[in-house]
Amino acid sequence: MSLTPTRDDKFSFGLWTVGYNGADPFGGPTRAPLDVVHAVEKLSELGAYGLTFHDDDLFAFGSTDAERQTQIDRLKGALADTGLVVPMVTTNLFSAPVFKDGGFTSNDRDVRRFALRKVMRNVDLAAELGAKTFVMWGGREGAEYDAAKDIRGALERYREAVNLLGDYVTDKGYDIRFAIEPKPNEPRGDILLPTLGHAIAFIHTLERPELVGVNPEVGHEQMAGLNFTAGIAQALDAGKLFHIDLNGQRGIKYDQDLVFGHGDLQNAFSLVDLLENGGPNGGPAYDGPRHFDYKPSRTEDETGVWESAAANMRTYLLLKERAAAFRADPEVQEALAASRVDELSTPTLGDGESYDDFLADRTAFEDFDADAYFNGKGFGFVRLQQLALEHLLGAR
Ligand code: ASC
Ligand code: MN
Ligand code: MN
Ligand code: MN
Repeated sequence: MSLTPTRDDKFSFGLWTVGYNGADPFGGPTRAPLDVVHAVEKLSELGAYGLTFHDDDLFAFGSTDAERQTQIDRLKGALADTGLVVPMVTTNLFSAPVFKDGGFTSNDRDVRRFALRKVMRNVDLAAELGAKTFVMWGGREGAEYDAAKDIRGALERYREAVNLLGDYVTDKGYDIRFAIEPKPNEPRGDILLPTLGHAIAFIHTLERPELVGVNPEVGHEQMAGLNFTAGIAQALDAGKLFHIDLNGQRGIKYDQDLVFGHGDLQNAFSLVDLLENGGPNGGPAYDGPRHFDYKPSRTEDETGVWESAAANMRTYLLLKERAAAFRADPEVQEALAASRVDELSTPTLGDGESYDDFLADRTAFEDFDADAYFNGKGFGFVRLQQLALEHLLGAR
């Protein structure tokens, strides 16, 4: 298996990731601005296939129509020169002061109307560039104080916005689906739709639920102390994994946006194993972009930016290789069977078995000896995990 990224690997990067200038709440920029044409050229050289962006990454908030168009044309030129694509576009409804209480769910109605128009304009651009996914990260949709936000009202306004956007892409005939990106907190004290579970439940209340899925980010679920791989499995189960943001996070703290694998590495291993080997017949479970949403640490210079971009892709490919070796190891197969991992795929009731039949089966209950059942025998999960760890470490 090659560790050199190719277009077929579908690696994509946000313009705001490699373009992050190092500003944080305690200090200003440590790096010069990055031009979009240079970003596209470098990402192409490194083997990525896609670039994604917020409107404001490409043309500053408040740009004139002419300034906006110049930047769009420069991007298009770079895409044509390199063959890179734009698989996803998103809108910045969090940086400008006008969004200080959110966009779709600001208490101020005029702000909500402005936010929706900003998104619709960017949906047009997404369609023009051939993007198939439109991400909605509601970073400022939330509150610091319970009394300040009517959460049910906010959810109604969020639903109103997404329903309107669903009508818009349908009427325009755009081949675009939406992906909601959950995050529990930061920059707001609490953010609306804090986890992928909340988002999936919300999606089922929409008028066109088929048009809307999730864009879970590794670090965002982990900030809530959740198991990212398990969440992705639930998103797949719901048919809602429309896009994914890969990065690294070390525990419950501020959003670190580290390089993929530089956080919880064992969870990154199980994630890649699920994405690449968890589908039908052991094939991929997800065929969309492998999108990196990370921030090159502000300690790094531009060389470090490109090294960190390459590190994301190399780590993904290493984990893919390690996961393949794990699956191909006969001892792992034997340990999986001993742990009866596959038995969970067998329905609990028999084919055509009614609950009357079930109630009549004395072996299921009356004659079932729950006390003696395991007879001191364990499941062997620890051995299985150690085998996974040894493959991850390259020891097998
Ligand atoms: C996004 C997205 C995020 C945020 C953040 C902006 O579009 O996916 O997680 O914006 O990266 O800095
Ligand atoms: Mn993040
Ligand atoms: Mn993200
Ligand atoms: Mn991010």
